[in-house]
Amino acid sequence: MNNSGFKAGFVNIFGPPNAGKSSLMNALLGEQLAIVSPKVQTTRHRILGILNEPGMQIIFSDTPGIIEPKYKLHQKMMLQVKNALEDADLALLISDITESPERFRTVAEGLHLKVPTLLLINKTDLIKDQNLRAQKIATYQAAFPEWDLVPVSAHSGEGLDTLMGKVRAALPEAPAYFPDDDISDRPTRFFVAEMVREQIYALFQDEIPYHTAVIIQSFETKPSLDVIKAEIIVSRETQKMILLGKGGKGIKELGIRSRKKMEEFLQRKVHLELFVKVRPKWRDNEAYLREYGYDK
Ligand SMILES: Nc1nc2c(ncn2[C@@H]2O[C@H](COP(=O)(O)OP(=O)(O)O)[C@@H](O)[C@H]2O)c(=O)[nH]1
Ligand SMILES: [Mg+2]
Repeated sequence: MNNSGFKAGFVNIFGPPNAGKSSLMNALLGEQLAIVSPKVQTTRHRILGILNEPGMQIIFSDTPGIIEPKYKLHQKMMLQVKNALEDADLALLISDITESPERFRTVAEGLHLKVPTLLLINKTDLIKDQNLRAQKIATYQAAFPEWDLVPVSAHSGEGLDTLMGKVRAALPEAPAYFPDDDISDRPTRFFVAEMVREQIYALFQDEIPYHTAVIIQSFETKPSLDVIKAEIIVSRETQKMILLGKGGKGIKELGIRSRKKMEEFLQRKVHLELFVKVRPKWRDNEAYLREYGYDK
């Protein structure tokens, strides 16, 4: 096979929590692969999203936000960030336009990037005043004169064409890494579990989402629908009570919302059963973390 002219490469998306990394990857792919929430540290795993275009394959990687590790779970998350840093063809370092360049600098400087990097200033839609927007961007450029800066909005789509042009230009000539009908390296089970987690972030407050893991126990494809059984792991009995809610109201609502997301993603009917289990201190337990998939 003659691959000459074909371009392929890995583009990794980094930044502090809540900058919009997952939203940006979804916007570039035109598909909701990574879960999004207004709460920090929603993304725990590295997720690849594959964009196949004529003559080109771009493999985006969404990573957990850059944070100080407090638990073993955090250490695992930061290890993923480090690994991702080392194997990219291009890094997209992303900040929020409402965030000051000074705060962002502490993140950017700790990274020691060896790969070519674009600095994305995301959420431009939040600043309606054009002058103020231009001023914010100029302040960023002055603070980081060495970076190629691209203002974008994952929500409005502003700047994404410019960004894609720069991404294409940065890709090396290489054969495709994945079959051209793949959209991710993750199996369907993974995305289905993430959908339950996303709805837990949307429905429950405070520490609940951070103490939760979701595992798919079984996934059966029947002629008319998929039957999915999922286990929700929490650290304490009180958290289980909150998830279940009065007369099971909480878990019921969670089930309905998760099922709707799954049906949209799978494009077929789903029967979903949720179970809640207490596993004290699972976030600091090596064996549990492995069992729940936090080993990559
Ligand atoms: N207004 C606005 N909000 C955004 C944009 N991109 C992301 N967000 C919001 O910022 C929050 C964090 O987004 P997410 O993609 O989960 O950030 P991550 O933690 O970096 O992965 C969510 O509430 C998103 O809806 C954007 O372009 N504009
Ligand atoms: Mg994220």
